[in-house]
Amino acid sequence: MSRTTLSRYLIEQTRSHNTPADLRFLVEVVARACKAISHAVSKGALGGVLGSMETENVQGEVQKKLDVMSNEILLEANEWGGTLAGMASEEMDKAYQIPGQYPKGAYLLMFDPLDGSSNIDVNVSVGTIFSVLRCPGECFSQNDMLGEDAFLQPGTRQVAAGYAIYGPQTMLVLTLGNGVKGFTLDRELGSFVLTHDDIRVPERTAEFAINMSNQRHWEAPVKRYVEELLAGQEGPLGKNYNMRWIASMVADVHRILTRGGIFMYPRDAREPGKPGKLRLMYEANPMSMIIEQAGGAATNGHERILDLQPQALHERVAVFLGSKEEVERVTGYHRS
Ligand code: AHM
Ligand code: MG
Repeated sequence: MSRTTLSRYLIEQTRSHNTPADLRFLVEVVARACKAISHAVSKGALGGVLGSMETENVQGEVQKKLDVMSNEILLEANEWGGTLAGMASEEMDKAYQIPGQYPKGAYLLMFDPLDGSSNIDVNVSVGTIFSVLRCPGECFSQNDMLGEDAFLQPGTRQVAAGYAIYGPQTMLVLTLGNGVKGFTLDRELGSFVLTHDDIRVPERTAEFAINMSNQRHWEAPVKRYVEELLAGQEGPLGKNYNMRWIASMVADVHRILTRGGIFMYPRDAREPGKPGKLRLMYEANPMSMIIEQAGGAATNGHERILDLQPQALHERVAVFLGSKEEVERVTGYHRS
């Protein structure tokens, strides 16, 4: 039987779900950029790509060389194809304008070019997360600068979301709003091949992911919930839980998509002005769309993440996502 490559899957989506040709092309180009990033990541010390730059990004984080390279790879791959009205990235303060010599298109692309980059130098999985929105009507035709406002749409408006994970295998996990598919990079063929046809998150789980070192800074509902998890069989939840924390959201979410679990990055008292560490637009929203499309749930402790109206491009948000039963439980603790 012939194998289903990403290209073939996308063409089938056009037939079965009217996926527009320009969206198909956009996803193909993002996937091509992810292949190039995968290649750069895998060279490691041999490619001289490890280590930090002397710069910080807009959020005051030290940039790794590979953060900057990955950002450039994504920008260069996507700027000329005529599918985009603009881009935004964790590594750039403002929206990226499509250079004047290239045609503009109907979509907005947002990404975290290399998530989990604190893990690069220690050879642990990292990834690229992306989200695609339709550009509101007025920015499609205008020649003016594209403002931040065009991007500030709730996650329910995403038309595609995905991530690439650069681990023992490079995989692309994608949703176009009708289920979640996983593609593994066949390095000999140079193509992403469909290997995980219908990814589902089990509703129940006995595994959780949280950075326990922040425990003393958490709010009461999270403290209560994690205490109950740790109490195991003798506690109110009546079963023993296992814990994993990779500190790469892509790797933690990928594990949850594979065998279930709950991922938490709550708001905490370290920086009271910030509602969490992770970014809404290019981390929480795309991951929440994928998790929901796989049958899981995602909230900020109070509301569904995909319903939140963003206020700023680099806005942060608390994240609870994964197996439905556990996400509903911890969300319930915030509400009571
Ligand atoms: P980054 O985008 O700067 O890499 O930060 C996001 C990462 C996530 O991948 C991960 O879940 C989290 O930061 C880990 O944070 P911590 O180091 O506080 O455990
Ligand atoms: Mg990130």
